[in-house]
Amino acid sequence: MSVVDISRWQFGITTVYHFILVPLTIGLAPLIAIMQTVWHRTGNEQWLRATKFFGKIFLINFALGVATGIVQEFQFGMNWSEYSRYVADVFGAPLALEGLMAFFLESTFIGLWMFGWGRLSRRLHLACIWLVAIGVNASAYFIIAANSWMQHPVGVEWDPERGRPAMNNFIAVITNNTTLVAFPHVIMGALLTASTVVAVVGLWWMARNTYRASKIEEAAKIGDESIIPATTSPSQVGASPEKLRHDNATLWRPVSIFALWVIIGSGLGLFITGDMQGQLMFKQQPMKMAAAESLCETETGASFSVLSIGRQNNCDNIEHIITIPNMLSFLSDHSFDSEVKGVNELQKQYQEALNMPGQNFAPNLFVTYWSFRAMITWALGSVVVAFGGLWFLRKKRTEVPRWFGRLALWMLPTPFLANASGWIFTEMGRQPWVVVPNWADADGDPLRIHMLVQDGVSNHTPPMVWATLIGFTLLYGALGVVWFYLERRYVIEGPSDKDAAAPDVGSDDDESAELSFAY
Ligand code: HDD
Ligand code: HEB
Ligand code: HEB
Repeated sequence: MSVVDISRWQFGITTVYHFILVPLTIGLAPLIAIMQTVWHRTGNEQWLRATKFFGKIFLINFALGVATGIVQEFQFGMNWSEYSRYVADVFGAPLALEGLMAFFLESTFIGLWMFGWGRLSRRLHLACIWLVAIGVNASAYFIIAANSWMQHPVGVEWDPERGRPAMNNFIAVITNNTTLVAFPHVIMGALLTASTVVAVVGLWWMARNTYRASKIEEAAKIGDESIIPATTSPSQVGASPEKLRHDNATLWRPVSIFALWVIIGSGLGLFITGDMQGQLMFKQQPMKMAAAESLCETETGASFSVLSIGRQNNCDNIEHIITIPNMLSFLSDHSFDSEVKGVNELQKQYQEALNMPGQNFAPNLFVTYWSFRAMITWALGSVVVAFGGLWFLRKKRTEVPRWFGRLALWMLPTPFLANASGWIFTEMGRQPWVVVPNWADADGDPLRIHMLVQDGVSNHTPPMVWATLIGFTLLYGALGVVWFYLERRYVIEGPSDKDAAAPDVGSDDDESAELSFAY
């Protein structure tokens, strides 16, 4: 493999990894802040238990999110130094703001929240988690702004002296319309991820408690204790069936219902923002649109393809098998019979406009076509959880059958896969560009600003990049295992009954130290 390809793999692998953790951090922070607010307002201690339980899951995720994030930054300078030089002017400001947000808001207030139980006043402590939630979302905005600039460069002019774009309008960079639609789409995706995790954990716990309660009762009837399943979870050990049902009714059911409605809300949000992104992409990156459909020839009233076969990543042998007539035109600009340009025509048009004969401007059609469909299909996992959950919990019901608890658990990876697919689509559909020429705004000379991926790479030898690729992949693999087993352990252990006790301000006893982070 060439240095470009190895560097691409390296960026792809590490950043997809980072984005397994990121959406859970971004989505879980506000959900926990809401849980704590409910406790604060109502004094209902079950919400305090939920806050602490999901807080633990959040802290582990955050720690590994930071660890995987730090490596991301190194790559710009290490593997993509030409690209970094090119975008330096533009990325400097938003990424500096990201760092400030991340370090000041997130890190400071997360520390205060973690160790502040019983030490800060309740209001101040609640404010900390809200500031964490705002901080992670704000830092997401700036990093998305940087990414959007690569998809649709604005606010710059060509600087012939330095041979790179110079930023002439910071406001234009951070209000890029690509950012304005990508940001809410990403946040909705993060909320979908976090709410699915909360709902799945809640429903699985309800199923577990339901099953255990019925087994204890059955055991009493037949006088055989051995049928009671073993458990080490503190809230189950020694608990009577009444206590288990009480937990279901007062803790898990309200928490699950809250999360299930967030799934529905964020799902709708994804739909609306995804549609807006599609229309913008049609104007700004028509080639990505054509690739997403593997549409080779320009069509009016183009249909949306659901299934097609035979693609070997070229236009010769693609066959669309199942299609929805006129749907692609509709997705592009909400009219059923508009023209959608195909790969072949765009290819010719780009070669002429940029005076680059011989350059292939089509991304990998197979990957773009299927990653787009995967993004949407994986969302069905959360839909199953949402509708199933609301069905089983309807009208004050507090029992969840064991099979549904397990099914819900199987749906847990789906929102993560949807997010990864969305990014793979966005980033691989951008190829061969690392900075896409601005096709949408024709004033000035916007086409002057662009960079091919192959021109952005550092001047390394393949063995060098191989070494870091292998090193990072092993490191991330190990971090992934740590993340999975820690999270799994705390989910199975569940919330302890002790967590329902609100720590007193100013008490410096061991109890509050333990509550802070002796997990
Ligand atoms: Fe990230 C942590 C750098 C993509 C959202 N990231 C994090 C850290 C660094 C980076 C250095 C640790 C520092 C800190 O949190 O204080 N991130 C990057 C780079 C990216 C990138 C160079 C480009 C590929 N990150 C990225 C995206 C988003 C985030 C696209 C949001 C949409 N990053 C975050 C976060 C993190 C974080 C929510 C994630 C997990 C965490 O904090 O705990 O702020
Ligand atoms: Fe990115 C690349 C994903 C974010 C920048 N990415 C890449 C890849 C992938 C990705 C898969 C590969 C592709 C190819 O090559 O084909 N991303 C991703 C994800 C995310 C991201 C998942 C979330 C985290 N990015 C991002 C951001 C930025 C970026 C934010 C900026 C700032 N990318 C980038 C670069 C690169 C990439 C520079 C390299 C070059 C190429 O294109 O490749
Ligand atoms: Fe998504 C991306 C659409 C769903 C996640 N998306 C994207 C895009 C589009 C879309 C068009 C691209 C843009 C560019 O590149 O420019 N979606 C859509 C639609 C739908 C969706 C239509 C249906 C509803 N998504 C979804 C889901 C998820 C997602 C479900 C998860 C959860 N996406 C995503 C991501 C991304 C995307 C992460 C990347 C970033 C951005 O935004 O760009």
